[in-house]
Formats: sequence, C-alpha cells, structure tokens
Amino acid sequence: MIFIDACFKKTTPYTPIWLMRQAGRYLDEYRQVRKSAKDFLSLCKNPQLASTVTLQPVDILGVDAAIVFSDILVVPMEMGMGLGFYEGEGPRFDFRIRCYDDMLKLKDNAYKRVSYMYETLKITRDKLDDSKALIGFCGSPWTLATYMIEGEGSKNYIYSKKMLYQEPKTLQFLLQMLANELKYYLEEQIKAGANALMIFDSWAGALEQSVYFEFSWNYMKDIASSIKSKYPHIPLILFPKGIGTYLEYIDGEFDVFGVDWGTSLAYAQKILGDRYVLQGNLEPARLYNIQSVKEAIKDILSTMDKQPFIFNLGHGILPDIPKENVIELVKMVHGATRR
Ligand code: 1CP
Repeated sequence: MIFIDACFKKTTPYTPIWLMRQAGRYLDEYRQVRKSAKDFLSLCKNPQLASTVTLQPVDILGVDAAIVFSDILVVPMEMGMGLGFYEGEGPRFDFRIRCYDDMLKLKDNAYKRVSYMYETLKITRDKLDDSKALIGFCGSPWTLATYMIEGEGSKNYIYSKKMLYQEPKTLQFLLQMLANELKYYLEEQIKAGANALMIFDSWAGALEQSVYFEFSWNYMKDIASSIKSKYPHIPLILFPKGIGTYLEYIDGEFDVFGVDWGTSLAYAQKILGDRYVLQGNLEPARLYNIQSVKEAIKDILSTMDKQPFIFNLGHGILPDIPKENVIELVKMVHGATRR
C-alpha cells in the first residue's frame, strides 16, 4: 500500500493523497446515501451504508486511503452522554460534565458498544482494493473532553478552561478515563481491519503552550506508545490543530505528524522532518478556485522536495466545495509526483 509505505518513509511511485472529511456533503453520491438514513448518527450506526460512503471517495476521487465513516463523538455517546446532531447547529449532548460527580454517571467499556464501527471497518476492508489503505481514528482526550464539558461545539471553551485552571485534577481524571477507553477503541479498530490510525486533536490550539503538553499532548503520546508497543506495523498519525508555534517541543512514538493549514510546512519540515513523515496542509478553502489549488500544490511539493510525504488538506473539506476541483487536485498531485 502506497500510503502505508509513505508513512514508514519508504520510496513510493508517487506521493499518496487523501483528504480529511473526504466523505461528505460536497459529494452528491454521499447526499444520496445520507437521505436513505434517518439522520447522521443512524448512518454511522449502519455498517452497510457507512461502508458505502467510506468507499465513495476512493472510487470518485482516486485517493490512496479511505477513512472509516464515523465520528469522534460516538465514544462519549457510548459512555452514556446521549448525543444528537442538529441541522445547522452541530452536535449536542444531553448532559454536560461540570464536576467530579458528573463523571460518576459515565459508563465504562464504551469501546465495546461501538461494534457498528468495527463492522464498518470489516466490510470496508473486504471491499477495498489491496493497494488502498483503510484509516481508523479517534478524537484526542482533550478534544473529546471539550465537547463533553461544554455539551456542544464551542468558541471559547469557557467551562473546559474553568475546570482546567480551577480543578485540574478533575479534568485529568476525565482525560485519563478517555485515554483508557481510546486505547481499547483503537486496538479494536486494528483487529477489525484498520491499516493506519489517526488521532484528531482539533481543538489543540485552544490551549496555551505551558498547559497544552500536560493536558493534551501527553495523553496522545501515551495512547500512541501503548498502540505502537503492540502494533509497530500500524502507522499512527497525530494531528494537533493550531499549535504551529509549539513544534519544537513535540516528541513521542508515532509515525506521521499532521500539519494544519495555519502552520508553515517548511517550518514543520525543518523542526520535525527528520523524525516524522509530514501530512498536510493545503488550506481547504483553496478548493473553491482551481487556480489557487495549482499554486499551492506547486508550493507544497517544492517545499517537500521529494521527501517522504502524504498530501492532505490542513483541516476538513468544506461542504460546498466543487467536486470537480477535488478530483482535479488528486490527479494533479499524483501526476506531478510520479517517479
Ligand atoms: O450533516 C452531516 O452529514 C454530518 C456532518 C459530519 C460528518 C460527515 C459530522 C458531524 N461528522 C462527519 C464525519 C466525520 N467526522 C469523519 C468521517 C470520515 C471522513 O473524514 O470522511 C471524521 C474523521 C470526523 C471527525 C470529527 N468530528 C472531528 C475531528 C476532525 C475535524 O474536523 O476537526 C470533529 C471535531 C468532529 C465533531 C463534529 N462532527 C460533526 C460536526 C459538524 C462536528 C464539528 C462540530 C464543531 O464544529 O464543533
């Protein structure tokens, strides 16, 4: 698999590419399947339909990896938090974690109840071409905790930060509980057929440097080393969004570092390039205009100068991007890097 080889710094016939949130509303084929499920969560819980939308980007775009269709929030949902996705609003939990006692309501062994995701992985791995990789994933403990504490998406993370600075031990208890669940969750994904794993720390950038490592990165590192000690052949991608200025303090046992679009790829390559393969970092909004995509591809590829690299966006694809531009992006990256 070209994608897996690139994760391990092996020479590949061309630079592999996949896109964060590559299955989604910008594809009419996705919208079609989505209509046949009652809502977004029903789609995640239906392995046949979830597998269909997981495979769509591979067939339509020709990307080198599929990412299992699910969501980072199914883990807290299965801890008993009650989750709904509301049109135009995003995710919302039925209750919020605001103190230690709230955590006592959470159920353990949540990973055992996410069986629909493992089933999606199995079905998808069976159908996927041998040359294409299947990526499993989870949210980082910190990113998941922000949703559990705020109860929904947030701009300022007020309650999460209040807990961090007023009751750090309470937050650490929650983060450790999540980290324990996530280790088993990722392991089950490997057993179900995932060829690589990615941890999304989407709200890393909400934390100042001195607390980021203590309250987020160290938990990701701990999950990563636990997985790598058992499954060294499974590449692990860590994606902390918005911490471009903390890169010199990054360390840990993982293979690929996801660079977000706000971080300079040249700087990331200089600081991390000897130790990790980079993945990234096209600004997703460039896909509105194919000319600006072309310019960015040129910049990114000349920065990487034939080093091992995985082409991706610097965050998730937007729902109203013209599909033709995405198809063109994949073609151009493959064409420009063919050796
Ligand atoms: O209406 C719809 O169809 C739902 C939109 C949608 C989709 C397609 C949501 C709701 N989640 C997903 C799928 C999803 N989420 C995937 C599938 C695989 C793929 O990439 O194709 C993945 C990997 C995620 C991960 C995810 N969910 C993250 C981390 C990545 C990131 O974008 O930063 C986060 C933060 C979430 C939470 C979430 N789920 C959905 C929304 C709208 C949100 C964000 C809410 C917010 O802004 O706070």
